[in-house]
Amino acid sequence: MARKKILVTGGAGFIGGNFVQYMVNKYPHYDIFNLDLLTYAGDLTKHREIEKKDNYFFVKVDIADRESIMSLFEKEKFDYVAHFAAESHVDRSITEPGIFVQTNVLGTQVLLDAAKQINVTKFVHVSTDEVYGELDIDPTTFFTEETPLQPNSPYSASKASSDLLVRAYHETFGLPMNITRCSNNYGPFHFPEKLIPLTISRVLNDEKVPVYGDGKNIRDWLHVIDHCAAIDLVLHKGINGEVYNVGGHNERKNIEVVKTIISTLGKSEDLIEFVTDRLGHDKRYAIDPTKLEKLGWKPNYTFETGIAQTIDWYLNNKLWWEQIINGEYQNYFKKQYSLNK
Ligand code: NAD
Ligand code: TDX
Repeated sequence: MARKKILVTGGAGFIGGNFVQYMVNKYPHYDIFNLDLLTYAGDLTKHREIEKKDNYFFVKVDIADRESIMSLFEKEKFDYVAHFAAESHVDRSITEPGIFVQTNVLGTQVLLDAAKQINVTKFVHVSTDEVYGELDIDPTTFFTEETPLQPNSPYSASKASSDLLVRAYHETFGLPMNITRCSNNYGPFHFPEKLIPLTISRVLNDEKVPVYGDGKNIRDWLHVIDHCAAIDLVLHKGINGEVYNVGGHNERKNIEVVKTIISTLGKSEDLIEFVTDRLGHDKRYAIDPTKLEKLGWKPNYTFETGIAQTIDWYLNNKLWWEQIINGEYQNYFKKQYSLNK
């Protein structure tokens, strides 16, 4: 079988990193290129086990660096692009929106030009359910692929903008593409600024856990490996030009998630501290994944099995997250939260 070249952008981050490992191990006959700028969210220590494999390659580039991206695509002639690279944290988009437009919008447009220039077989754009805005607390409503885009944060607005550019390159230039819109991920190598790893790491250190507002906002959680399997399926079998929602019907209130972690770790709920709400905090997300299920996808984890696996992983991989929370992260944390401990 002919070797395929797959470019994974953002492969040093949380989901892209899991996807790189998944693909390197599953497809020894594919060459997997991890392209990443190594921002605060990217690290290569997670790839020690695959680094020596001869189907893994790394290149450090900014996706918005047009000259470097164009010449890399000309040189390598990738068959597929799985585009994960992004600024991904909603709170950071509220304090510093500019970098979200630079990376998520301009960076995506540079990649689209490069993919078009070499006629890639498929460009998979990894987007998010947040582009649809928010739902009411009504358990019978879900985001479908037809739900209008109504992003509320600078992060989700930048992702929706990139989705529209991908669509336009398909309509105007015939670029073969799919857009995926996944719900909240969790699992190994999740950067501890996000709710689940932040809670696990702080509870393990007996530190207060900041819960925004009343803790009743709802997120729909999916284990990262189930997301990786969805991207793999869409890359190979997705119908050209289609959008696919990804989610496993695991809706939980934030406070329920935090309490589950605290009780699994045998700690006290006194660690919970309700803090000032996030600006523009979306009330509820919930995905209808029917279209993707019809393509052949179903998740392997329930929230219960996934959260147990994830907590175990953080217990067994303290070195990874401690090196993060002991670094520049401390300044971020102090600025973002005004907790005493
Ligand atoms: P992350 O922040 O953990 O990782 C992002 C990666 O992109 C990092 O390795 C970073 O170094 C890299 N990067 C940032 N700017 C770059 C640039 N200019 N050039 C090259 N690389 C750059 O993010 P994540 O949580 O893994 O999310 C990955 C993708 O999945 C994003 O596009 C995000 O919108 C989407 N997504 C995330 C979730 C979630 O719950 N985390 C859910 C749905 C969709
Ligand atoms: O300290 C916190 N306290 C808190 O109550 C943090 C960091 C979050 N929260 C709340 C806000 C949200 O309702 O928890 C929920 C989850 O927050 P995040 O982990 O920041 O995720 P969210 O804002 O939902 O966005 C995530 O899912 C969709 C990813 O970060 C995005 O990249 C993805 O597109």
